[in-house]
Amino acid sequence: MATIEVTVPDIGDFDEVAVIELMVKPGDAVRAEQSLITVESDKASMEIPSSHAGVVKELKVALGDKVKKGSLILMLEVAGEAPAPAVSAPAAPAAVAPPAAAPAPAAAAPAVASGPVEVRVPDIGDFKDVTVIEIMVKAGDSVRLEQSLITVESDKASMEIPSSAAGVIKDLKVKMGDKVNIGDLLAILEGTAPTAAVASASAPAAPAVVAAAPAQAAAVPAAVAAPAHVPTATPALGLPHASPSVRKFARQLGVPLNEVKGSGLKGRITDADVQAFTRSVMSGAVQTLAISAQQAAKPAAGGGGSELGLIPWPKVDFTKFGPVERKEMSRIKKISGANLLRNAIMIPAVTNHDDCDITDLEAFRVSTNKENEKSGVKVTMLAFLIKACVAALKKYPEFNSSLDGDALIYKQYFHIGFAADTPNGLMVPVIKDADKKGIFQISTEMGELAKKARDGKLSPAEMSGASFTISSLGGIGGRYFTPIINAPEVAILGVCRSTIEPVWDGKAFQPRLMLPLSLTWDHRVIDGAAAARFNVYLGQILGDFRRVLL
Ligand code: CAO
Repeated sequence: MATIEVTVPDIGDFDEVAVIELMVKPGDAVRAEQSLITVESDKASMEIPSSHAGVVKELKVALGDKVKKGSLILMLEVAGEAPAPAVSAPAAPAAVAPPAAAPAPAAAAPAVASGPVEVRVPDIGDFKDVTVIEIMVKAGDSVRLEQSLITVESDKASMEIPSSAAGVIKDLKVKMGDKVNIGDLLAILEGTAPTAAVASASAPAAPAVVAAAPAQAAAVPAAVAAPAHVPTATPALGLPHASPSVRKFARQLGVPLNEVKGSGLKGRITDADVQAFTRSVMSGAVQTLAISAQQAAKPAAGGGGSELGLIPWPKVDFTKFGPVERKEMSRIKKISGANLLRNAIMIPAVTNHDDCDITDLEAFRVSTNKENEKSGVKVTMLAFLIKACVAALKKYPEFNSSLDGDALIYKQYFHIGFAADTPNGLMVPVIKDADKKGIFQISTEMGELAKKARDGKLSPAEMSGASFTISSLGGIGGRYFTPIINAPEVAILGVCRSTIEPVWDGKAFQPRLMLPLSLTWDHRVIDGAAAARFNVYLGQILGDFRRVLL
């Protein structure tokens, strides 16, 4: 056993960077290359790795300490007598990417652009395919020389990429989630920014930050000095304060960092904060809609999709306009809200509206209920709609399918979900194998499931497995609406209240009971013509159920 000193490697011209996170403690076993601390300048945060494997004996830095190349981080007990050489390349300046090596004429770019100027990703060392995690500007913005444009992140560092010129952004060439590399075009600037806006016109537009390390020495972050830069706002405007590893950890758990309260230095979010947040969500103590927003931004089963570069939700102090009361939404509302948001955003949905003549069906329903008054089972229009939908789904099977990458899964079962209004919010119980059940059985099950939904007693099994959903507002009113598809289903039928309408029979207007139908469908799977055919066929069946036999 020997004890060695682990020091800060060459982190470029960064001098006196603050320790913002301690990732190990005495007694911890660490691997070579394992991150020990996170340091942060005003432009970048980077994790400092261990040069050896061993057990931490003593920490020599505390939160808030300023460190630079050579500063002692900790004492490490390593196996063997003499300390082994660093596993990866020594923390030598050789690991530092040469400054201003970007293929773009960064250094040559004029301080104030006079014509269109391309701003490209500068030399960010050996980092490849780093992800754009924040876009700080938009087309039309005036930017100063060195002003941060975007933040990119690898698994070891996040860094802001500055503008190599001043000017007005004409065209932004990246979006959230894009992977970028050295030389990639970020933006095109037009040189119309007032010179006064250039705080540091003489400073060369070298890359402000490069966290670099050769592949083998990936744990040796290095930074190329920023030129005399204009002061920027807090690191990463609006970006929660957290190290790359914490960000990665949060992403893996689907935790929205902007909702996590940081307990670290200056409110920095630590691993423990993310864990505590996750525990509170799991226990139901905390609910988060941001999680749903994040989920919404993830690719749906059937298509691509990346994070949404949306502007922030407006924050309004409503008390300025009058008295208000704040009430937490129910758990069900939050959960269904998350699903609705994802489905509304991810599905290219179209709604077809149609009317169908249910005069005879309604007469049949009323007489059936009269005949069966004593049975206690009331047949509603929704039960007929479920049966009619099963017939239409059989005729047009793509409506009973789900997207799986580039393939469609055609379900050979007919489980029909129906939206139920409950005091706590919308729930969707499912009538399983509706094709094998009669109207009475469906009506009975629907009554039981709707009651369970209202009482908050539905089991997960009773709410899962639907292949198609019906949302009926017929008992309430309204004319048409645009229901949101319940993914991974590909269509949903909305039904409103039937009304007596004058219908032309070729000779005269006849009073007919017309039912408004609104069919929303996923255009990736279904074409407009197929949707129209589905609605027409559905209407024909509801007009005359004998057609099911044909
Ligand atoms: N046209 C005219 N009348 C209708 C009708 C229609 N399309 N659908 C139902 N009705 C009538 C029924 O016949 C019943 O009348 P009577 O009491 O005179 O017999 C009355 O409206 C109430 O029906 P109901 O709503 O109790 O029964 P249902 O089978 O139609 O619906 C259920 C059951 C659980 C779906 C319903 O109670 C419900 O929760 N609906 C709301 C669904 C919802 O919220 N959808 C929106 C989702 S998107 O946010």
